[in-house]
Amino acid sequence: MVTRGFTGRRLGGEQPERIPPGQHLVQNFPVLSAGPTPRVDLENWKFTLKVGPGPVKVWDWSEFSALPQTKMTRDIHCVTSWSKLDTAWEGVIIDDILADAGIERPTEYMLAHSYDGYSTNVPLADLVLGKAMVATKYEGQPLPRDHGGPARLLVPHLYFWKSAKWVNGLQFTDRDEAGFWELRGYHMYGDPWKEQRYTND
Ligand SMILES: Nc1nc2c(c(=O)[nH]1)N[C@H]1C(S)=C(S)[C@@H](COP(=O)(O)O)O[C@H]1N2
Ligand SMILES: [Mo]
Repeated sequence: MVTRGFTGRRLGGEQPERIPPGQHLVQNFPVLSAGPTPRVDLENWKFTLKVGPGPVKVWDWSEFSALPQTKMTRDIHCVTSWSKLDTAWEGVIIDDILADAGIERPTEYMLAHSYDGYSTNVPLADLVLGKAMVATKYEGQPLPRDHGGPARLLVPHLYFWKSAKWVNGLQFTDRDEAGFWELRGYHMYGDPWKEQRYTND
């Protein structure tokens, strides 16, 4: 008799130690958007880095594509309870965006902004040191529009609402300012391993 536990693979390939509490594994890639999917042509796409209200640098698509490209394969966890393992992304890590703009850490907090008016707050510490990227490819292909193409934020270690789709900018803020879902009862930080789903979790 073969003892399944010793092979390192479990029935169905599930790896319970990779699934945060209250989450279940999915094989598909659900689409969750608060509103309609915006259409952003690459010719008009822009990404703006701001410190407070002031723009520091703006990249168009070709300038952004010329930044160093990094691959990242990570597990993702949506607050609606699905988790997906080993999602494969490519894009520009936040460190490389800040380096290209020549700024380091003017404040400790950031807000991501999107073409659909969405926003979400993430501490700078959770965006740098290779933890997060602006992803432009998924599984080797241009990021599909319903998943946030042309470009989305990817902050895989926080609940997936922090990974702003159709991202068009990052803004340093003096304080930790609530974004779209954080203003509507969701947690300011959103650690899936601590089940920080709602404001007071
Ligand atoms: N701009 C924008 N980004 C967004 C959202 C949104 O409505 N607008 N929804 C968030 C939520 S709640 C989740 S779970 C993920 C879903 O990403 P997906 O549709 O690629 O699965 O996107 C996040 N990013
Ligand atoms: Mo979500």
